[in-house]
Amino acid sequence: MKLLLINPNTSTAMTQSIARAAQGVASPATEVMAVQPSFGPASIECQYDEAFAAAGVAEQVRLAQGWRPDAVVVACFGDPGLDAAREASGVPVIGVAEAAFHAATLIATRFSVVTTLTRTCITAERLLQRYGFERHCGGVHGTDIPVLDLEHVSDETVSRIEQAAREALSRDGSSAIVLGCAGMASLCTTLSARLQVPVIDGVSVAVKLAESLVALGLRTSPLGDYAPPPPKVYAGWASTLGW
Ligand code: 2AL
Repeated sequence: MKLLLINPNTSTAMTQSIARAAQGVASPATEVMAVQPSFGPASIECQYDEAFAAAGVAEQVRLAQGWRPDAVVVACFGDPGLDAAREASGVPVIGVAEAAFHAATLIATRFSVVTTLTRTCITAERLLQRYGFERHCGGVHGTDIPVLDLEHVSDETVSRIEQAAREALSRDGSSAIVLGCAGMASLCTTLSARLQVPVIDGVSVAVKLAESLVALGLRTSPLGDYAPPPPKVYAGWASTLGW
């Protein structure tokens, strides 16, 4: 199958590290095409960044139409543009936050999220409410690690995430950790070994969920909210992106 993996920020290094994580778990029969928007923020750390990132995801779904992907993964923990991508592609589209929350509830009764800047906690909290996972989550914890520090991870960064995870497990009474940034994907194995509890990287889960849905012949429903967008003219810099 063909999997379109969209990093919604414009950091090429992060696109490459997310692609490595995805390829590490993908079946040999899955061809992964990793892309990033042609415009927008280098990292997504606030709601202003997220507004452009969502448009960037829509752009990449539109541009990849000719490649005919069987599934799409949106690899940023805010799941920017997820619903738009579902409308525009018709194939299964998996967001890494939604995927990670689903996985966590299957293997632990309560999980904690450890993320980047404290100000991004609100994004994860709103997604937990929106997806209905609020009562499974003990807490969302910021580390104040900027997203771009995860392009090339230092030992100190890993230790800070580990420390925040230990505090979260103890304070929240939780038994699994969800990594709150796609840029943390490469740390999953190390943190699992150190913490000795399940550590969930949404990128890996999203890839395996995408493969499962495709194998089952399940696609995004064309009925109702996820129907294709109605054709119309888009103006200005988005003029080639209208339906
Ligand atoms: C993210 C992420 O996954 N990618 C990005 O640029 N920002 N998430 C976050 N919590 O900062």
